[in-house]
Amino acid sequence: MNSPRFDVISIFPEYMQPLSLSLVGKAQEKSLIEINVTDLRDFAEGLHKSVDDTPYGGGAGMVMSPEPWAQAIDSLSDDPEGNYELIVLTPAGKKFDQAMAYELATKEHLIFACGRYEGIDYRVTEHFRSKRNFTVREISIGDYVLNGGEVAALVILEAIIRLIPGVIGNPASLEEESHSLSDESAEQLVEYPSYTKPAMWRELEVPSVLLSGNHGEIARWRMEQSKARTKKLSE
Ligand code: JBK
Repeated sequence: MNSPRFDVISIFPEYMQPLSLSLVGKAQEKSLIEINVTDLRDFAEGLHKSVDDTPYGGGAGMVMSPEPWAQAIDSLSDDPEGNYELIVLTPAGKKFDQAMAYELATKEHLIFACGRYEGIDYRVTEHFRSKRNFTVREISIGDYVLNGGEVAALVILEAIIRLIPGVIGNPASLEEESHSLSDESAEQLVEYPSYTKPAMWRELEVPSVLLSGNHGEIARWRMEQSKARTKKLSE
């Protein structure tokens, strides 16, 4: 089996430099994954290498032209046997969550399209949706305004790549973890608070139960804390 491949297309390829750091960087060095960043500008034509134009129908800002995107994506998807998932980062997309991360972590080849300005001419999405070997997803990381999709792609890549076998040194099985996510009986709780040494710091003590050595009591306390924190978030 080939290692999963991740392509990112952007007019700011330098934005993706964090991918060479830490666990994600190590995963590439170990060939557990392959990441490739493509400069959209390499597929722009003409003296000015323009990648955008004014919007039909009027309005503020610029829209990214379809042809450089299609050329770039075509250049990354030339295997007739390949199956490709094109991920378009847009605030109009489906909200990214952990369940989506598990699903995307099973794919052989993801291509992230990071638009700038007022987004990418929508026909790019339509065009690749019509191809038999492409799945196109529009994904948002949240309801706030970013300058482009690059940071969103970084967020999603980190969430996916840490799930790939060998990247973290898989503790429990991913299968099990992803099932508990979709399990109705396992309500989604946030983490309990964590503490480390020293036991007294700036006049603040670590909760005494955590120093008790009573593992049953500790588990019960942590569950209570998780539930209280989760309830507080829904207020
Ligand atoms: C946002 O993925 N997003 O959430 C996103 C992508 C591109 C621009 C944006 O403003 N929110």
